[in-house]
Formats: sequence, C-alpha cells, structure tokens
Amino acid sequence: MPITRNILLINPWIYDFTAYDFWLRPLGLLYVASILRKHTSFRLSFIDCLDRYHPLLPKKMKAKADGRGPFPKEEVVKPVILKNVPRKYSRYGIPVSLFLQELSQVSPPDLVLITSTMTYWYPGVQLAAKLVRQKFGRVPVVLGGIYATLMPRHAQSSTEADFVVQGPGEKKLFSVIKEALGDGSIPEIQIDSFGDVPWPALDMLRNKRDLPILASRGCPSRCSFCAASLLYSHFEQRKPDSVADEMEYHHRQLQARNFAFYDDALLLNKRNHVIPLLKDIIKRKLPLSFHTPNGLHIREINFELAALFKKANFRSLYLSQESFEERILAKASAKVSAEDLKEALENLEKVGYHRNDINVYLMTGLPEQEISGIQESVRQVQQLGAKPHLAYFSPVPGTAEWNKLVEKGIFAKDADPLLHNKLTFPYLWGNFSPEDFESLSRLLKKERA
Ligand code: B12
Ligand code: SF4
Repeated sequence: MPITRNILLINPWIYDFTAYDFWLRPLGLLYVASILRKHTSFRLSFIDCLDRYHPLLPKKMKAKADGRGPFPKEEVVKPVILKNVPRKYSRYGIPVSLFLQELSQVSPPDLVLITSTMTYWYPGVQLAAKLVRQKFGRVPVVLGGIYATLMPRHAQSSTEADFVVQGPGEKKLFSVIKEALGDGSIPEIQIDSFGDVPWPALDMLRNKRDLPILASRGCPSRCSFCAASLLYSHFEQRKPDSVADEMEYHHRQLQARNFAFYDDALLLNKRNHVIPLLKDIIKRKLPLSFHTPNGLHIREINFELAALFKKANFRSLYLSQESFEERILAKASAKVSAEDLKEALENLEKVGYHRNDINVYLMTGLPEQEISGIQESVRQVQQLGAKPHLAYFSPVPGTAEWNKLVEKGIFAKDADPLLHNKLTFPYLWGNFSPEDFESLSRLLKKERA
C-alpha cells in the first residue's frame, strides 16, 4: 500500500451536566488505529480532547491512584432544549485553544477519523468536525462509534462528517477509507471476528498507566434499557490467554498498572472464559490492579470466582443489581433476582473483600419505576452492607424502553439526542419530580455518611 497518507484520529469532547473520568478511554478508536497500523503504512496522529494529563492544561488535574479523576471543564451555554434542567452545562476536556494548537502541529491530514460515545455528547463531535473543516478545508471526515452506530441519520445530518460508519469499525473501515480517499489501490481487508482484531493502540494515550481492556464483545441478554445488542449483533469472547498476553504486553511496554474491563458480560460462560483468564493472570504474578466499572452479572459470583477475583487483585468491583423490585426486574432485566446479591456479597466477604467496598448499580428513572421502589432498593443494598450507586436511565434509541416511550408519545422518534442525557428524566419527562430526585440524592448522601 502506498505510504504518504496522513490520518488524524480524534476523540472529541464531552458536553454534559457532569462528567468524571471513570477509566473513560476511546478504546474503539484505538482499535481502529491498531488495524490501520497493522494493515497500512499510514502515518497516524491523534488528538485526545479528553486528555486529563495534557502538559499544557491551565492547571494540573487530580488523579486517584487507580486512575480515576476529574476532567478539565468550561461552562458553556446550555442548549435551549435543556433549559429546564437546573444544572450547569459544560464542555469537558482540553480547552479549545489547546485543540487548535494541536491541530496546527499535526501534518495536514488526508483523512480524519472521529469517534463518538454517548449519543447525547454529539455536540463534542460537531465541534471537532467543524474545527477540522475550518483548519483543513474539504478533508474527508469519517465518524464512527456508539453515537454514529445508534443514530446514523442524525450523525449524518448534524455533524460535518462525510461518512458515518455504523457498528464495529473493522468491518467497514477499508471500504470507507478507499471511498473517502478515492484511491482504488487500497485493499479491502475484511476482519470478521473480534479475536482477529489486533490489540488496541494503547500507546497512543498519554496516560499509559490506567488502561481499558475488552475480553468479550456484546451480550446475549436483552435488557429493556440496554443497547448492547444494537451495537454488536452477537456475543464473542476472546481467547483468555490472548487477553492476558495483551495486558502483560502493555504492562511491560507501557508500565500499565490498572486495567478497567469494559465488557458487557465478562462473567458469562465463566468456566471457559473468565475463570481461565483469572487463573492465567494470577500465574503471571504481575503488579496489576483490575476494575470493573461496567457492572458484573451478580448471579455468576460464586465462591470460586470471588476467590479468583481477590487473588488476581480485582480492586473496584461494580455489580449490576438494577433493582430489588421483582416487577421491574421481570420487565427490564432478567439477569438478576432480588436474592442474588446476598449470596454474591457473602462469597466476596468470605474471600476478604469488605462489603462497603463493593459498589452496586441500581437503575434509576426507568419509566415504570416509582421513587419508593428505588428508595427501597437503596436501603436494601445498604442493609446488605454494600455501596449503592444510582445508574440513571438514558433512553437509548432502538431499545425496548425507547420504543415504549415513543409509542406513548413521550418522545418523538427523531427527538434530539440531547434528551437522552441521563440527567434529564426528573426534569423533562420522567415519572419523578425534581424533589423526588433530590430526596434520592439526600438518601444516598445519608447512607454514605
Ligand atoms: C465501558 C462503558 C462505559 C464505561 C466508560 C467507558 C466508555 N468508553 O464509555 C463506564 C462504566 C464509565 C460507562 C458509563 C456510562 N455509560 Co456506558 N458503556 C460502556 C460500554 C459497555 C462499552 C463502550 C466501549 O468502549 N466499548 C468498546 C469499544 C471497542 O467499542 P466502540 O467504542 O463501540 O468501538 C467500535 C465501533 O463503535 C467502531 N468505532 C469506534 N470509533 C470509531 C471511529 C471510526 C472512525 C470508525 C470507522 C469506527 C469506530 O469500531 C470500534 C471497534 O469495533 C457501552 C456499551 C457497549 N457495548 O458498547 C456502554 C454505553 C456506551 N454506556 C451507556 C450509558 C447509558 C452509560 C451511563 C449513562 C450509565 C449511567 N446511567 O450512569 C454512564 C455515563 C458515563 C458518563 N460519564 O456520563 C450507553 C449509551 C447511552 C447513550 N445514550 O449513548 C451504552 C451504549 C450502554 C447501554 N446501556 O446501552 N460506560
Ligand atoms: S444490561 Fe447488561 S445483561 Fe442486560 S443486555 Fe445490557 S449488557 Fe447484557
């Protein structure tokens, strides 16, 4: 393949009421970068608008030992559609001036690849694409990622992207690049299985100590609020030794210390997947810590698995209880029952975890939820000695919950994705009043005190 192609990759800003770096990394884009590295000789540059460690930030950002911490932010004018949400709205990430400085330092690109995460963060994509256009004129811009996959029409019409790629990047990357560059000599490399995608180019991140890892993709369950099955058509698990090799490689090459698992369903098929992976991790005796910010399936946490988690040094465990109301679980999420948490916590405690170090996600704001049910769920988690974490409902297009909201006329089919923001439901359309919402926050604060 001819060289002399400059490709610029961009991870855009977050626009939101709140944002915190909870091991948030542009993993999808770094997979795309590694595919390009492996199959082309393109020269890649990368601008990470969410780089909390940029040396030219006006002030140094705090960081916890496990890698989490705040983003720099700048308050911006709240979009009119969100005017009734009584919170400040900000752009999170590096200052725009720093982005422009970075743009002026990269080799003028032949192609720009932008990623996207939450649908309601699309203003960050818009801004990045606009600034790229202003600087580099008609350079082709390709947009991929979660927003692009879930809302391709919106992405096409609302951003300056020329191409919007839906779904796993490796499937369509080369045909899109060929079209975007108008270069018939670019071979169309087709990668069909997740296991064949090269390891992500994590070395492109400035913070190489706290990294993401993905051992599987997709989820066979169909919870009513979740987009997993819309993002990945089937559930695929990588070979456990390849996952352990990837982490060891990044530990040795980049001095990585923390790995956050991004899997939707890390514990499924555990006998053949996570158990061999944990045993392998233990055998390698690396000084690593592990975190599971994307909740784990509680039912799978038996004594054996708990003991392996402890021995492998899984430090921050987040469990997906969602609710204690059987009525809600039956409708929304059959993966867990009200009884499962008690047993999982017993197993985790037996192997040396403290219950108050275990975080339990509770869905908050599902259209059929009542405030009393959520308060009760918070209390139940507390009574079991664990830490409740409210996971506010984001109505994601294409999910069962979204379809119900559209049928009821609460959302228009083409509603602005800003309304998917996880903090809009108490103010704009949910079952709760803002006072209910505040009382919930107070309850949590009290429980934590
Ligand atoms: C890990 C994760 C998190 C992590 C954060 C890490 C992250 N990167 O976002 C944590 C736990 C912190 C998190 C939090 C939340 N999350 Co989350 N999260 C995920 C998860 C499971 C994986 C995302 C990921 O990185 N995947 C791995 C990479 C490899 O995949 P990818 O980015 O899609 O990349 C591929 C393609 O998209 C494509 N691609 C990507 N970029 C590009 C670029 C180009 C140019 C091309 C061609 C292709 C391409 O190729 C890649 C490789 O195949 C997704 C669900 C999912 N399965 O994707 C939910 C998901 C994104 N989260 C979701 C939600 C709702 C939330 C929360 C609001 C939950 C809550 N109530 O608190 C919070 C919000 C966080 C905040 N700050 O406000 C929703 C999205 C909602 C929305 N409206 O968009 C999702 C889809 C899950 C769901 N419930 O349906 N999340
Ligand atoms: S919420 Fe979890 S279990 Fe349910 S479909 Fe999504 S990833 Fe699967």
